[in-house]
Amino acid sequence: MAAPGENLKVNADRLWGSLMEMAKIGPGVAGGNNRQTLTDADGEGRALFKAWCEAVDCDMGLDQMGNMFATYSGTDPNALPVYVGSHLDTQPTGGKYDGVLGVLGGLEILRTMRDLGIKTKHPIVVTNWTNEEGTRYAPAMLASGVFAGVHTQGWAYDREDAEGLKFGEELQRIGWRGDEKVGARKMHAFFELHIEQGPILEVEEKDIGVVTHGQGLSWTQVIIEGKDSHTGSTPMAMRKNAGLGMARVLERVDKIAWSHAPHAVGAAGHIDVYPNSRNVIPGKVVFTVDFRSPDLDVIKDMEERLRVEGKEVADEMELTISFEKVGGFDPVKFDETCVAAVRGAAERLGYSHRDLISGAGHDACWINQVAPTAMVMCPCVDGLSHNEAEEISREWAAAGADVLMHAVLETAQIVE
Ligand code: HGY
Ligand code: MN
Ligand code: MN
Repeated sequence: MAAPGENLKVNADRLWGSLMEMAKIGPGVAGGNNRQTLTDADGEGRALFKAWCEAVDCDMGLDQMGNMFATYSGTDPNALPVYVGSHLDTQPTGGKYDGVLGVLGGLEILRTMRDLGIKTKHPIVVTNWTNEEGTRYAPAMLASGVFAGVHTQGWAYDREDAEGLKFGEELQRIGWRGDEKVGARKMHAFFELHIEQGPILEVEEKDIGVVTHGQGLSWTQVIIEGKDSHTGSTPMAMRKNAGLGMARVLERVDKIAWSHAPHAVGAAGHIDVYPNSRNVIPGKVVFTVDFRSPDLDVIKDMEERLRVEGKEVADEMELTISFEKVGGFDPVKFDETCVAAVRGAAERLGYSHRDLISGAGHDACWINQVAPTAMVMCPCVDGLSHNEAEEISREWAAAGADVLMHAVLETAQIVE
């Protein structure tokens, strides 16, 4: 089937307007968003997305993990749909585009198809995956992971947030727990548009990232225990300082990642100190070490060295230390046919592009296990993300959505 006409473009202003409209829901304190999963704000964002989908005559589906599916009919109802989407939940200090661009970019495809009377053989389904971020409920990409059969639904429902609220109960509370069996849907293909969340495309002045691979991720929760005691009257030699133990372990984490330069990365973003009082030596710290690399052997080496060297630090300081793997996935290679559709679309549209390994995890990384999958990326300012100052240009958003649309329409087969 001939590829869509080169002149076929999305309505950039409408896409941008929708991004700004969605950004009003769950605002942050510095211009970004705090629309964390299964909060009332998440529910509001879902309702707005549903209304927009219904306005273009989509049939709405909702599964038992709260994944949303907006189906735009094709000429052959028996043809497996082409899915396109991402996530509407954000980090607590998140930006306006992480995930949201992929969901609203998918919606913009449907709006453009309706405007121009474009029909495809395969139905097209725009998707919002629940809890991609994994902040309130670890791990990240939880609902797409259940959809792909990586996690059980029962395990996911029992995940607790910092207040002890369970995932399944919160999903019910906000009224977005559907009846559909998770993972029952079969896909012809899945495409995800996402901001790069790194600096490469902007530095190289490329409009489009053709994502061939996603690096692997490992989350290890570490608990170090010592003894709470007075910061003033406890002699230095008598202290069992869990906070100092964590600092020394995190120094090792940094060195371990650097030892696998240039691709490996490592840090701890989640840190809880107990009792977290100004004049008490911390008797307990809980933190999560995030290691990533495109090479699985490197990830396994970093995980092993964390445990060995962390134990060394704890033994030297007479502290106790424990480790629990709380999230992760192996490096991902996306489907070559879908990747070629993305690359061909960028070329036909005249957008500069380069192949890219995704530094961040995405729902596409799990869906790639159950359907042919590929990603489109656009630049973001200074490569900044997971920060309220996250920014993209209207042009970058439109270019990404144009390429996404052409890849999706080519795969869904336009009916003349
Ligand atoms: O952690 C990640 O890579 C994703 O942004 N949730
Ligand atoms: Mn994301
Ligand atoms: Mn994110």
